[in-house]
Amino acid sequence: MHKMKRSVAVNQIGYPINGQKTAIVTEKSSGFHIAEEGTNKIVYRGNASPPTFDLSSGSIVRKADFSELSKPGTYVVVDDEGNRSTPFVVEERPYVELHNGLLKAFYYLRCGVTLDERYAGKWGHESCHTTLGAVHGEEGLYLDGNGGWHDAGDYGKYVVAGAKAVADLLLAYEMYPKAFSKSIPLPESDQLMPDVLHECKVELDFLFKMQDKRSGGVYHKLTTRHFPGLSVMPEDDLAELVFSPISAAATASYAAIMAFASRIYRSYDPSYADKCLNSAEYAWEWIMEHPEAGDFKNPPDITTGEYGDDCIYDEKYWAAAELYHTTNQEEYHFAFRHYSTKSFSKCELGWADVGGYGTISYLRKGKTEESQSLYTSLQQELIQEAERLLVICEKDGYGISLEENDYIWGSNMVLMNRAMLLLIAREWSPKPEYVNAATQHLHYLLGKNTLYLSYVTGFGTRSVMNPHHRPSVGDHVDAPVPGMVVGGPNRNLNDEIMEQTLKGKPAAASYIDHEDSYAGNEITIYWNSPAVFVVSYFNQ
Ligand code: G3I
Ligand code: 9MR
Ligand code: ZN
Repeated sequence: MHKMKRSVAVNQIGYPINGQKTAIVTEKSSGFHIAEEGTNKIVYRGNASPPTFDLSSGSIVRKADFSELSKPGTYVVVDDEGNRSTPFVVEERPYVELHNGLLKAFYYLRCGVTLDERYAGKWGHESCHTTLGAVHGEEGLYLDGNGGWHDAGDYGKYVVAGAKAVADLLLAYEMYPKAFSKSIPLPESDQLMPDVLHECKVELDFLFKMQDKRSGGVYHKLTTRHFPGLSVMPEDDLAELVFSPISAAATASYAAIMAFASRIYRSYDPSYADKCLNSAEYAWEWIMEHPEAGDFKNPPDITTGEYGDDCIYDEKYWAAAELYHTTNQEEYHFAFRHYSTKSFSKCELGWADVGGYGTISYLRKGKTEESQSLYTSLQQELIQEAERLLVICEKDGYGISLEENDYIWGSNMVLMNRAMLLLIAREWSPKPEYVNAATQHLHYLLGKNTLYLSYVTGFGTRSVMNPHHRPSVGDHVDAPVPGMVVGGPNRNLNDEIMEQTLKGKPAAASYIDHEDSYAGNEITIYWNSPAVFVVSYFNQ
């Protein structure tokens, strides 16, 4: 079979009419044209930028900018050498399906319920993980931990991971509600509440069960003791479930996300909003009573994901911000100011480094007499970070803000988090450059990268086929469960198959589409969630 030479990298889904449209061509091509798919009619001709060496991908690249093309249609980029890109659309809103698919992935990750054919199509399965969980270290105590989302390619349920994922989705909804007007649909879909809030409620309802009713503290995770084999379907994963001990990180993230949820659900369901807030305040009491509580470590008999975190000031800062935002009480403002003096990043949006969420919540609450100076300095910090990212984007061959060192486990989360930050910074400093840069991050995710690959399963002409995701491995369906963002290139090659096959590759090429590659090709809820946020901006 003729193997097509891949020399033109594009966003395989498409480009918004008013957005920045670029492709990447190789060294030899000084020019390019855009042809209408099917008719081959040439609709645009342009010159490629001068060749530059791109450090992260270790290759020489040229940018082909066709932002001026504004006629809707389906096109290909053809470079001077005659190489063609995969087809893509130019449309007002090219990401409607993608947005829907990225959200639907959370439905596929639901635990404790049957995914029936009506909603899950060929990717359905029986209900799973419905037994009670043993509370670690408390002989004879078993609790219900049903529901929520599986974290990732494994079936664990981890509080800090869930909090980040829900935070991104709620923030996307809060900032860009119009993006969510279309129903996915879900079994719960109604004309009353948007689907994204139904989906987040699945996780929030589970999170309630992670709170120890006696103390307010929150169990770090609910998992089996060890990871099941890679082809084990959820319903066949029958080892005992265990609630790992309470941790400060889980408890503070919990307080934060519940206080945030309380605001969002208030207008739909006031009693649910009250429940969220009461539970957040109870978790906060635990935090206040346990200033000494440190980092979570896996107990010796448990080897599932640790989600350790050696700094929990940022989680407390986030919790204080959300509680202050929701209740307007001075006690929380005081705490927020206190934690803001600690040294941690005020802009990060990770599962371990959550300072950005606290900052964003505080800024979105708005300036008051008492908050003026802190408000201003946090606002500046956020804008400075966006400016720092812009400088990196300008140097990068693909126009994104990742430097070589940023291609780590979950680099696609780093990518989407930074696009998110740029879009959020725009709220206080409305520079078009921020949106353009965010756009480039999305183009990269969807195929405008050195591997010519869309990192979202089921989306794009050439997308990931073999994610490290147990149901995708264990079901008898060829295509992976769609709509999932994989971790992406990881120069640290933290798994065996990466180690064996990718030694010496440039950072951005340190990736293999293999089911064993958990350090590059796994999926998680918190890699999907920032992508939902970013695509929401373009889907309004
Ligand atoms: O950030 C540092 C960077 O500063 C440093 O230079 C570099 C060199 O080692 O490492 C970077 O840290 C990496 C970190 O991820 C970044 O978030 C660590 O090496 C890497 O080991 C760590 O990986 C985490 C992985 O668990 C192993 O602990 C991933 O972030 C995290 O997403 C992943 O989470 C797993 C869960 O445990 C289980 N469920 C699936 C999930 C996804 O793979
Ligand atoms: O499948 C596991 C994945 O979800 C985790 O992210 C990863 C790192 O903790 O571990 C995977 O499990 C592997 C285990 O760590 C080592 N033996 C092979 C397992 C994959 O089948
Ligand atoms: Zn399950």
